[in-house]
Parts: sequence; C-alpha cells; structure tokens
Amino acid sequence: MKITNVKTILTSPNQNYLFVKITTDSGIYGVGDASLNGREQAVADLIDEYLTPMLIGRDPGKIEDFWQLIYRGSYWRGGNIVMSALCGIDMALWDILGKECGKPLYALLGGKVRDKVLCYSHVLGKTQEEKIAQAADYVKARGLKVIRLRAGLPAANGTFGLKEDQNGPVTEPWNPEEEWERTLEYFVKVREAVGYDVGIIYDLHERFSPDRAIRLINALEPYRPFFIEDPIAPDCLDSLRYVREKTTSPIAFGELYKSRWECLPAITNHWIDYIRCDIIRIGGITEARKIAALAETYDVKTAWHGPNDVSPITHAVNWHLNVSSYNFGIQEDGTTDGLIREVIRGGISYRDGYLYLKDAPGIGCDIDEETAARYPFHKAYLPICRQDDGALHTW
Ligand code: KDG
Ligand code: MG
Repeated sequence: MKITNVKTILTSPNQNYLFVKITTDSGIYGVGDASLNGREQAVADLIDEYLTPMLIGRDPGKIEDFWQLIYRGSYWRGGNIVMSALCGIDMALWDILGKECGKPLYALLGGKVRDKVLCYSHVLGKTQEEKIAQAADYVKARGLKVIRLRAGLPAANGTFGLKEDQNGPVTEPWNPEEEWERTLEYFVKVREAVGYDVGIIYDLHERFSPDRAIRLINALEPYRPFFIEDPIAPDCLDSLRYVREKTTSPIAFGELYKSRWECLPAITNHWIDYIRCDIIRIGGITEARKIAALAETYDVKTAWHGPNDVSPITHAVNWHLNVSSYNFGIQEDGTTDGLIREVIRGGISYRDGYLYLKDAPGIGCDIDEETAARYPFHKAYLPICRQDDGALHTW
C-alpha cells in the first residue's frame, strides 16, 4: 500500500479545528486531528509545505519510522506546531492500519482491559453562583460521578467558538491574591452543594505561584479534591518538586508537555499522580502509548487532556487508549456536542458517568468534508491575563 494524498481541512463549526486525511492507492484512507487552539493555520502550513512531500509514495504502515523521521529527522526537535502536525498524521496512519486489519484501534494497542471509561465534565456558567447551581444540577441530571471546576472567573467572552477573524487576544483580569480567596471559596461552595460522593477536580490552570499554590492546596485538602490540576506553570521543574513536597492532595499535570522527556522527571520522581498530556501536543498515539507505559511503571495514572478544543477524533483516540491501558485513571470529557458532530461522524457517547464507543475498524470516526466546508475557518487567539499593574499573567 502507498500513500497517494494528504489533505489538511481547516474548519470552524463551533470553534476552530484542523483535520488531516490521508488517502492510499488501496482506497483505504485515515483521519487525524491536528488542532492547536490559536495556531491552526501554522500547523496546516507545516503539513502542506514540508510533511506532505515526505509522505507521498510511502508505506502508511511504517508509523514508528515516520514518527522518528519527523521528530528527529529535521534535526530541530518538535515544539507545539511540529508535534500537533505529527499527531494529525500519526492518527491517520493508525486509522489506516486499523481499517486494513479490520480491527478497532484498541485491538492494535493490545486489546481491552476495561469496557467503559470513567469521565468528568466541565462545570460551565457565567457567574460563580450560576456555576455552583449548575454543578449540583449536573450531578443530578447527568449522573456524573466526577466534575471539573476551573480557576479564573468569569471565562473570557468568545474564548472558544469565534465566528469572525480576531486580530489579537482578548484580555482577562487576574489579580493573584484576590483570586486566591475566590478560588478557595468557589471549591468549598461547590463541595457543600454536591456533597462528598462526587469527585471534584480543580483545574488551577497554571495560575498560581508555588507559594500560593501550596497554601491553596493545603486549604482545600479537607474538602477532598479528586485531584488538583496544573497548580503551577510547567516551566520550572523544581517548583513542581517543591509543591509536591509541601502538599498531600493528588496532583495531575502535563497538558502543556510536548514529549515523554518532559514528562519523565514528574513521573519517575512521583511528583504527580496523574499524567494528563494532550495526545495532539505530544505527537499522537505512537508517543501516548510510550508515556502510558512509562507512567504504569511508576504507578502514575493517565488522565489525557480532553477539552472541547480537541475534536471528537481525539476524544475517540483517548477512549481507545483508556480501554487498553492498565493504568487509566479518568478521562476529561469536554463538550463535543453541537455543530462539530455534523462535521465528524462517529465517536464517543456518554451514559451515566462513563464513555462508550461502538466497535469499528480504526479510530471509528470520519470527516464529512462538504459539511466542514460550510463552516469556514476564522483566525482566533487564546486569551491572555493581565494584573492590575498591567503585567502579563499566565492564562
Ligand atoms: O485551549 C486551551 C484549553 O485546552 C485549556 O484551557 C483546557 O485546561 C484545559 C483543560 O484542562 O481542559
Ligand atoms: Mg487544564
């Protein structure tokens, strides 16, 4: 079998996505997700201009070799743009392999060790009061066993789902000490509203300095967080060690990591309990299964990143990894409903706190290209935060 064409598809049904479709001379094709919120066009250009010429005429079954070729073969190692491009292609190649063998992706990864996937969803709402009310309702109406709160209120208008070209990021205010109080109060109020049978994840979104993060995690400890996500920025490894040494709540980390080497110290030193890389940011299935194996060796569980800015294709890939990994912990189920479901057919379904996927060869998703074309891409940026004095703060 030989690769005959690689197509990038930029579309914006409810927000921006970048898909990859690889066709072969056998008639089999594969699909992948290369979405990188705020930088989609740059990823598409890399695929179109540099990677596609390297793929045409190749055997699609040489997945590991292609991964190494892109990661090491340019001499420069991958950043977010390279790894996202690599992921879109990697997913499509695994999809082709699955279809060729007539088996779902999880079967190629070693087969199922579980049948359903425990998940958590985002509590939304504009004000803190609305969010607290929604958390309780969410649990009752949707049967969620675990919910996720996020520091930083209210969310910027138009962060996701932009329908017009944006010429720069939206700015949100963030004043650390004031927000520290509000962040603590928010969790406590939600805990009081939902009781102790429900797991509550708190995504601190890299917003706090180590000293504030330590004080906050320790103050939250009696309210039993399921895990604390990204309490600090990932840049300084020693800060993670410091936070770990001074706290006892479970820590989940890694959505900004780009490779297994970035994950390595956090895993091997037990600075985290859950590794939660984004499959797109680390270069796809080929890298994810290595990180999962590494984490299993050190008793670290997986909690792959699954917000609404990754498409149903990635949510399906996460599911295949989760059912075939012994050390699966939990899966983030960011909303993938709405118009995107018209563009991507197939994918996971939700029932009573768990995710399911129907058996189909490969990943089990397809792109409706005509529908994708009806939702043209618009350039957009992720927001930024600024403090009272005007200084930039991590969003
Ligand atoms: O594009 C940014 C989002 O992916 C991020 O804000 C979502 O932190 C996130 C999460 O845990 O889902
Ligand atoms: Mg997060």
